[in-house]
Amino acid sequence: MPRLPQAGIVGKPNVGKSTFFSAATLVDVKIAPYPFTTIDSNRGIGYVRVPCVCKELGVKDNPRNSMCIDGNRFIPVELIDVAGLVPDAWKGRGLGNRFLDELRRADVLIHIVDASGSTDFEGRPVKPGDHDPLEDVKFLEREIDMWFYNIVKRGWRHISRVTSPDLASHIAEKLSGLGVKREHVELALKHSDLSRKKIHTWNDDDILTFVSELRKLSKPMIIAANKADLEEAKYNISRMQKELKDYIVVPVSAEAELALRKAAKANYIKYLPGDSDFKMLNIDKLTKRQIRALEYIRGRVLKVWGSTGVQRVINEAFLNVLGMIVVFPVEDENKFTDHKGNVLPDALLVPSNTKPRDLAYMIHTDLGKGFIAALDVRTKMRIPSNEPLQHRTVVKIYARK
Ligand SMILES: Nc1nc2c(ncn2[C@@H]2O[C@H](COP(=O)(O)OP(=O)(O)OP(=O)(O)O)[C@@H](O)[C@H]2O)c(=O)[nH]1
Ligand SMILES: [Mg+2]
Repeated sequence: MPRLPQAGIVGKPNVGKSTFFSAATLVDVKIAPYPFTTIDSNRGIGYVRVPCVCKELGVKDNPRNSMCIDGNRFIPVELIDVAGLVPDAWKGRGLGNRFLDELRRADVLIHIVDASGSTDFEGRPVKPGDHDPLEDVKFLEREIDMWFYNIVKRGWRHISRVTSPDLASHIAEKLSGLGVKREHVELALKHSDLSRKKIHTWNDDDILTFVSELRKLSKPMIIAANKADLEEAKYNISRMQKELKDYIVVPVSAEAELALRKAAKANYIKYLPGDSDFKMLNIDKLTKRQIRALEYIRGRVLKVWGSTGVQRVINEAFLNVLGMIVVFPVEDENKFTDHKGNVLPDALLVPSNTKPRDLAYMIHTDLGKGFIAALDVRTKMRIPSNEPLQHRTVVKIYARK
């Protein structure tokens, strides 16, 4: 099975990174209203939510790699919560940016921004509305660019010596530890207009332009406009959505999501991540204060924004920014089971350009080697081998033993 796709949760200190992480993973971590609460990174499992195919197929499933709750499939992804970044972290300020190395393998970055503008550049509390969150986006881009720059610069002696016609492969190989792929390098060279300039003649500005393009391609980012429950956030969120044209900006209240998930876990409410509302269950067990807090969340977050935004961010990060799809491989095309009789056992999150044979290889090398054909289980039609799979396909792979 392929490794879980990863998202890194990044941003300046005190914006709600750990709150977001905890709300998404239910891992208990330290959350506090001052900067640098998190020092060592936290890793946990979050989930992409998609409508399961079980209802449509009229079966009761027993998932193995994922969960199915009320017809919703929750597919695991890895989330990494890191320490806050301050301006010039790349020069060693704050906690420096050594911990960014934890994000080397991240496929996508979730940038948590304090949309209420109640924290300054260093994450110190200020009057809500006093800081412009748009500035935080520019600053973070630069810090990550500098992180890339430093890594590239360290390997530059080797990289700049490459004379082979296949420059992109060589650079990609040198940067593979950063999750950089050959196609990223090719596109970055093209976008930065450096394809024709001999690499040993690149100056520092050229390298910076190149790494910035590379960063956008290999660590694409989504913006979680957090603290959307605060009044001051509204104006900033509409500005961000209008001005940050390169990004998806999702209004989020990580604090609301954490409260709802804890209440659901304690059986006080019925609520699934991503839902637009909740139902109170054991109302007599709740204190007046708890009921007021839940009503506050309903009024200030769910009714205003449609959800707490946490699930939406995760879904958008993987399904939209990375453009991944979910497929349901089965071995028995009539019962929709694996060879042990588990119904719809796996929901796999795979790149959207995955073709039937690629999927076979992802499941098992032998299945890939022996690949003959793939069947769309719903229509019982053969899936053309040169066409990418579609989102939510139930697929059976035929292979030579
Ligand atoms: N109003 C509001 N406050 C929030 C929200 N999310 C987090 N907070 C508060 O923001 C403060 C910082 O939260 P953390 O999750 O510790 O922030 P962090 O970004 O991990 O901070 P560092 O680890 O120090 O970088 C805490 O007081 C949280 O309760 C939110 O959605 N709304
Ligand atoms: Mg933290």
